[in-house]
Amino acid sequence: MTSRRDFFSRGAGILTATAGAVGLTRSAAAQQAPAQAAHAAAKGPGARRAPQLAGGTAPTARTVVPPAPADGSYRPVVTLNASSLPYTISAGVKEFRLVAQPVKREFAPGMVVNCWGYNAQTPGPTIEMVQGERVRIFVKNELPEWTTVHWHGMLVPNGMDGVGGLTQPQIPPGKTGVYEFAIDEPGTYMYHPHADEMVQMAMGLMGMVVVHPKDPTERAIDRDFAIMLHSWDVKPGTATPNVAQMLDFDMWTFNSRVFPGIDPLPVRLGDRVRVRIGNLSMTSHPIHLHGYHFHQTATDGGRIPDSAQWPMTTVNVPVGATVDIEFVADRPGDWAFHCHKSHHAMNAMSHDIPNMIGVNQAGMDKRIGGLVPGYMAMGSTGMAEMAKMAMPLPRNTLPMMAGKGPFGPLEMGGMFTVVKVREGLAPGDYRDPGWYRQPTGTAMRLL
Ligand SMILES: [Cu+2]
Repeated sequence: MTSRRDFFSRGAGILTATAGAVGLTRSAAAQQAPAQAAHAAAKGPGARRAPQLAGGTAPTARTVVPPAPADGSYRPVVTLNASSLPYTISAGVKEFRLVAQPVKREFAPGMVVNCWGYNAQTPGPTIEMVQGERVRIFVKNELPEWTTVHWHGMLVPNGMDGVGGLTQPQIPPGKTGVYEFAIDEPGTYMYHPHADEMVQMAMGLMGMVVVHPKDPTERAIDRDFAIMLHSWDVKPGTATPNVAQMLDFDMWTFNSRVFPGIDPLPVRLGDRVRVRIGNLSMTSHPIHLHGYHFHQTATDGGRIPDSAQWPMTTVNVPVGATVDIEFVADRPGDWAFHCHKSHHAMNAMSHDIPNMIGVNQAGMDKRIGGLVPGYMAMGSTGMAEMAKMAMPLPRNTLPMMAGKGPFGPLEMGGMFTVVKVREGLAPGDYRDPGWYRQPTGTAMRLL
């Protein structure tokens, strides 16, 4: 039997208001939240958004600028909407404590996801160490199943490589595993489980490792950012990632946040800037920066010699790799920084829907409205109108595109943020400087 929901999702295209939003994706509401869908339909267009599904409060996802080390041995990396892992020193060894555990992560205000992560975050805190120094990393397992940590790209002894069953027994729930090594090559690396990997990575267990050069003047940089790319399948109206998903993801994140929940990258005019990008999602991401020609200066295999670099505006970040890019911020402005796969700069409601462009939907509002009060046919002229209006959505679900700029709706979601280059920012000041004021006579004019 064809349900009313099925009828809408198959027949009516880009439905939006009330039940439309729920029937919008063929799989989402139909498979996962039938009760909600019916509920939303019954409540009509004025229905207020229901409370978040995930419940509880997620720890703040603020960007925490790590304190500089007392010995001035390196300039800390700023991990957007996350932090670096604190350490202690024990008999000359730098000790870190990671706790693998379930965490609630707010992707953006209005959506909290039931994830797994480290130390109450996904991605886990960035681990910063210095070339050649001995580190000891305690990994406490508070997950409901065993785990390990693999040090991706790092040249560790075989017994420290973290591959469950191959180089070590898995760490059972409640137990702690200890890794210890020294890394000789500075660079950008990652950490993630090599135990029930498909599930544990789909739930968000991953983080970045930065090994700073022993000589702080080597590769000196003014602003150094870290961003981990990830993909998720969190169907509209739900709160737990579908770990069985292989291709059809619907949420695309920088540090497990989506625009407009991702902090900007504030940069002082003239700063030398590095952005370290890691990718443990299931597809590659062509990351594009407006306003600059940058160089890719490193992979997780090490530094690229100057003679082998070339200017770029988009760098493809492959799966299971890191990419460092560098540029001198000599052009003030608000410069978009985003994945160039356009679906990756959108949120869940935009994927997998019938194409209604050019379809005459006149009369449909009235006829379907008889069944679903407040129904509104949309999409005949494109989807921009969706960014202009606030529509009721399934609970714990973000609009497909959101954000407001100085000139109106920004029409973005997912993997999108802004590099804000400003004169006179104090060193170490990472506060959002607001929107750029374009000099008179330098902006587009509407005729
Ligand atoms: Cu992408």
